[in-house]
Amino acid sequence: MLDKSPRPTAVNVPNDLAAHWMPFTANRAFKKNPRLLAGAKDMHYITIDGRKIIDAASGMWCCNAGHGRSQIAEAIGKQAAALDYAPPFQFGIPQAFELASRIADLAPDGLDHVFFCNSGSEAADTALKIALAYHQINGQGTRTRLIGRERGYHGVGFGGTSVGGIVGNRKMFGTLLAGVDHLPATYDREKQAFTKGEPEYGAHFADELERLVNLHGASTIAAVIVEPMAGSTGVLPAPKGYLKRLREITQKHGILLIFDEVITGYGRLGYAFAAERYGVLPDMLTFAKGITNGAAPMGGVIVRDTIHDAFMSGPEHVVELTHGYTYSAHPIACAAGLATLDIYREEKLFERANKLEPKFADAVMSLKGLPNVVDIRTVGLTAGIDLAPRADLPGKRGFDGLNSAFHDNDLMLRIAGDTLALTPPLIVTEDQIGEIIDKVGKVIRAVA
Ligand code: PXG
Repeated sequence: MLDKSPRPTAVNVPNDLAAHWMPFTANRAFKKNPRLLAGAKDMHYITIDGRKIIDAASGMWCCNAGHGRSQIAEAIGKQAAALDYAPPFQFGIPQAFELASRIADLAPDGLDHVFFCNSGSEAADTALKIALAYHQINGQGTRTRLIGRERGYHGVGFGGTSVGGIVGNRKMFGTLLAGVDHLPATYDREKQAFTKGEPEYGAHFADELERLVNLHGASTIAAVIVEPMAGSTGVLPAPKGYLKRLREITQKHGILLIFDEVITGYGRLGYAFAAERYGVLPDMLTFAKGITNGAAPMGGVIVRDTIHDAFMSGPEHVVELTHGYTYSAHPIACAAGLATLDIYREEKLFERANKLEPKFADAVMSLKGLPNVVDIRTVGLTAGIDLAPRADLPGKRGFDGLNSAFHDNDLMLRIAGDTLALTPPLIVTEDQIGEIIDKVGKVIRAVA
């Protein structure tokens, strides 16, 4: 049971929570029973009342190297003191060029140019805009349609919301961008339930792109954007062969393929990028989150030579791409990014995730058979556990799970409706995986 006895307060606790309208949060429920955090180190958060909470969510899919990494904190502090801000339009800082080169080195061959922004949402919108502009300067300006996927998540900008496929994120915002269509989701519980890694069934879902080409005409389609593993919707790994097929069809019809790797980038699936795991080269790849280990906002798009080079024509004094942000390649984010990439390399964290994957999958699958567990999916160091919804209250069992985890079991996890998502930092030990699964089992029983 929740211990309601007073505890020593570690930090000042605000007595008025009204002014802060929290993002993607059930505000009224939160403010009645807040989940407030005060600190973090390695695999744990510390609550404001001093409890140690094991982090099975990497914050929000960000902190792949765990929390409180002094190397990153020091790099940020040094950078803020030396150069707090520099305009990214028409001026540059060496760190931005170094970071771009290092990211391009990590990416599959052919993805060689990096455009910086500040979030995954901006990265998705940037990639979509580059696709439209590319076709225009390439003499194919009729290619304006953008294709996403049902259950996809590409952030909250108008572009990302439009190609996104989660109904709750779309339905309040009007008609969104015109000329957008969606592939079907790749999930069929009957055929795929309780699969470790990529399901055998489902490559044919990519063929739906041919249907959309037949409907709209290839000459009207600019790009297809997909997550190699759909994260936010509740962890849907790509079926075997699906992404290859999508690549073949896009290539055949001159359509650009964008991988949204905001979650899958930087080791989540045991490789620098999922593109490497699946041996499929997209035309553009978006990233955010793990690039700075969550310690500073940063996102970006990695772009193929052919696309980048197409822009490098015309008079040299003219801006080639009229797009960018005041905080593109912010010095503090660049410093955090460089320190983060050092840690990933020094501690071989991507390889570590790869090695741990089978153990993690076995551990999560041990929850099969617990009350209301209707499916479990695992890939890399990520898992989705679907719980049957409470009658007439979709999402309530998941929400109760979040609260049970935080308040009663000292565990942080993510929820997507009634799906519990586990995505721990890549530094997690086998013992800690056991501890997390033990706690998740308690949570599932508590919300039965
Ligand atoms: N693309 C993908 C694939 C994402 O997962 C974004 C874009 C947007 O990133 P920003 O930085 O603009 O938030 C995301 C974000 C969850 C969860 O609970 C996932 C995200 C954000 C919030 C919650 O699964 N992913």
